[in-house]
Amino acid sequence: MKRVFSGVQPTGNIHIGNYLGALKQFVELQEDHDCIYCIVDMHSITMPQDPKELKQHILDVAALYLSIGIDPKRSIVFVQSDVPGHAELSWILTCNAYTGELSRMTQFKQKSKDKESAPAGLFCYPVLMAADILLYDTDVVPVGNDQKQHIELTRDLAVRMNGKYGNMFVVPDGRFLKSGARVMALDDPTSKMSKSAPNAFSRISLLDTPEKIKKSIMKATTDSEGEVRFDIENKPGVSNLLNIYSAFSGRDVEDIAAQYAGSGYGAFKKDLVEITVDAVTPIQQKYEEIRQSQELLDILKDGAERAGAISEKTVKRVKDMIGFGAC
Ligand code: AQP
Repeated sequence: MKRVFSGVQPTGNIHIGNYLGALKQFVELQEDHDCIYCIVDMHSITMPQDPKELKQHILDVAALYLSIGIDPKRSIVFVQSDVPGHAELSWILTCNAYTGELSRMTQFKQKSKDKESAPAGLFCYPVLMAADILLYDTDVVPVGNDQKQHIELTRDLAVRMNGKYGNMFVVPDGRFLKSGARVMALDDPTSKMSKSAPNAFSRISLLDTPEKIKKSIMKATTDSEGEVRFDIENKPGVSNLLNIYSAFSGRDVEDIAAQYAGSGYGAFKKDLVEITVDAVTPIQQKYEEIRQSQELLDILKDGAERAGAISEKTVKRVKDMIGFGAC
């Protein structure tokens, strides 16, 4: 079976962008892949985090993983900082990455744009992501479109290391969905939906109440034309809502647009509220059962042991190949 690896940062409540772009794939891939899903807390400290909140968010993300259908018997679920191999491999890769290529990463440019000086961790974040992936001899990485550039860098680093030292790493492929791969902010359809955006109505979190979902969608930026039509360039707001509708319903955007021809945005938005609430309600019900359970902690401990065993072998192989250590 092919190996899958992916992760989510515990930087806040998971939103429908994370879900439709990445997490939905995590569940589907379990059927015929060997899956490893991580809560990437080491990535989260590239931006300031409150320690108490971080701990809670780690458990929130873990509980949401299980609530959406990740089965810890089939897949490994663990917290990144519980497995030391991520930091070890990250340093080795950092020494083989170039500042030129890292400074071209658009996420770094965006997150550091108003800062005179940004944390070095923010700059090196894509290398840590490469280490996460390469540590498990990963074949497939299910992610949203915003991670395309980071997957390319991971592939480049794997090829570079293989060229330098021999057959060190599996070269992974990204896996991107057609609809849902890039969900945009509801208040500004030119930026991606994000956990850490200051306006809570810019996103729909998987744990939002039906009232909050309704308010977020009804307030969502559209345009004054009144025609439900998919046209990203001229109608980014409506196109984003169509994309979300399509990802939740499995229906084609053109087919959805045809259904609302001539009826304005009201009925379209109202139905989207219903579809979204129906999708998140069962997740929320499961989440309530899981979040406070001891079982959650046991699953993460077991996951860290299983991930640790795999990663130790890779770290040993890499260290041997580059000539580290005395014995
Ligand atoms: N808007 C999005 N649409 C589709 N997919 C998305 N992803 C993130 N945003 C969208 C995908 O979700 C997975 C987990 O993302 P992450 O937690 O690692 O961090 P991120 O990409 O930086 O996501 P956020 O929500 O915007 O977090 P913050 O605000 O903390 O930066 C990834 O597969 C990502 O592609």
